[in-house]
Amino acid sequence: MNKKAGYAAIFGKPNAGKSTLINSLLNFHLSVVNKKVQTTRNKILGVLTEDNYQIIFIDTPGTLDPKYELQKFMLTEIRTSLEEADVIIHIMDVLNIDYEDLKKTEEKFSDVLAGKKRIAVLNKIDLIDKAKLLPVMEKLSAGFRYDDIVPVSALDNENVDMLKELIVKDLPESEFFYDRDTLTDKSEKFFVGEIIREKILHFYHEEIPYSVLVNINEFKERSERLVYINADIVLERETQKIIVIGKKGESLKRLGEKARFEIEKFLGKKVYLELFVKVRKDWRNNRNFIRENYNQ
Ligand SMILES: Nc1nc2c(ncn2[C@@H]2O[C@H](COP(=O)(O)OP(=O)(O)OP(=O)(O)O)[C@@H](O)[C@H]2O)c(=O)[nH]1
Ligand SMILES: [Mg+2]
Repeated sequence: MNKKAGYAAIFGKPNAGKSTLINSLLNFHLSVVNKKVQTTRNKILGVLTEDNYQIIFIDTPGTLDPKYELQKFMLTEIRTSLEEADVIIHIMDVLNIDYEDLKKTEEKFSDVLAGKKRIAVLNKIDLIDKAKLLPVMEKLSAGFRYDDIVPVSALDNENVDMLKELIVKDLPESEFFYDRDTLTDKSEKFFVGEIIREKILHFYHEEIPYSVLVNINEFKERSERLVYINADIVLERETQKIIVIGKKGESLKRLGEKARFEIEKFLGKKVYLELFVKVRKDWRNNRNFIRENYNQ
């Protein structure tokens, strides 16, 4: 049988469950999931290789009207992901579908959506009465141009295999783009930064999750079993820095311990982790700073 290979972009509003779905499709934890919106900031590739097909999934940031330079960058990441894709998986939270907004999104991205296979994924079906699904599916198929509509629960892994089959069905015949053992385009260093950011999203509230950027300054193998990592936690204001450090540095210490534990599991090595908290005023509006830190 001939080989098939192609790109599938996962697209949708903040919090729809894009990252949860990609993790479930790949069966490993590629992308940060969090109940706060705007968790994903850049496109991340996850590669799934089976005997005769390879799907390269692209996790993207949630669609929104950009207010900050950071959000403009996120929007560019969405557009380039859609351009690259053979299949577009438009995921929505089944409890929270705004049809007007869906129309607007369709128009806004019409240039990059044109001519592509589009699958609507109704996510979080574990949270609704199944009888309520049919009218939603009918409305979507009557008013929008989707090739397929699939109800899933990314969290419970329900119907995720069916979705995979639908993607494969329309993949072009092609040689594989990546080696069979490649899992992602991102480096270990990127994931270490994401683990630290994930812990910050988990431990802090209010504006801190939105204002934080983690920058890995040094990532050095000291020996076969020990890695030295030095990272900056960059915030937008002095008040945020005080909160992240906490009384007598206790919050930062707890954060460092949890992050180190997770990084050790990820790398399979002992880790010496040094964290520094810095302030770069209003960095989310600083185009050059964003370029320097995100085009890695
Ligand atoms: N009950 C339920 N919750 C889900 C499901 N899928 C995702 N969630 C939850 O929804 C929240 C958002 O999930 P994410 O995967 O981070 O959403 P996202 O679309 O990647 O969000 P952004 O990166 O912020 O755009 C998390 O709390 C998930 O646990 C699902 O199928 N069922
Ligand atoms: Mg996400």
